[in-house]
Amino acid sequence: MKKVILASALLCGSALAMTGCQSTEGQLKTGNPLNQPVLKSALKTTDANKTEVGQVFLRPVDGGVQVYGKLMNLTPGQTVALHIHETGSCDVMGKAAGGHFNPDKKPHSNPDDMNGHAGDLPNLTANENGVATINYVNKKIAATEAGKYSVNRLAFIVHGGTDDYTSQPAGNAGDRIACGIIEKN
Ligand SMILES: [Cu+2]
Ligand SMILES: [Zn+2]
Repeated sequence: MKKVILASALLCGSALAMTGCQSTEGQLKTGNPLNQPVLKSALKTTDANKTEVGQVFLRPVDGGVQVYGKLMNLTPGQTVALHIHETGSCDVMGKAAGGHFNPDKKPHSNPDDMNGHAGDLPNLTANENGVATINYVNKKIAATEAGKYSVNRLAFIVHGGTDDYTSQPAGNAGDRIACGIIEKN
């Protein structure tokens, strides 16, 4: 629990605009299970250095799952794609993570398209310090331990390029530069 509060406080301190941040700490202290991040992922570069580049958390909210956190060490101004991939492995420069999480056999699309991959997420743009934040409610996944839409034990992949939200099967987003397995918080 202590770890959760620390991590949330860090995130909120660095990205004040994120919804839920103001009240997160208090709710965690009162133990409201709906507001706790139930899943998390530490992302590292896929090269041999395995440099940590950020953390992403997931928690159930009204209408979906809030995916929030930040990535560091990007090139300032760089726009990168982030997805949830179907296999919880970061081996072989991230290739072992397979394709986008797609439990309903839909085409790749923009993340708000309910007829697209469940694992699709918005592109992120790094600020002047090379930091990019994500705060997005995904309506097609579940922050549960198991089940058809659960993303537990799947993987986040950061690509070196931008998702065009159109090209099949993965938005032509480029190399897999960072990866993190999603696990219980
Ligand atoms: Cu991807
Ligand atoms: Zn996709």
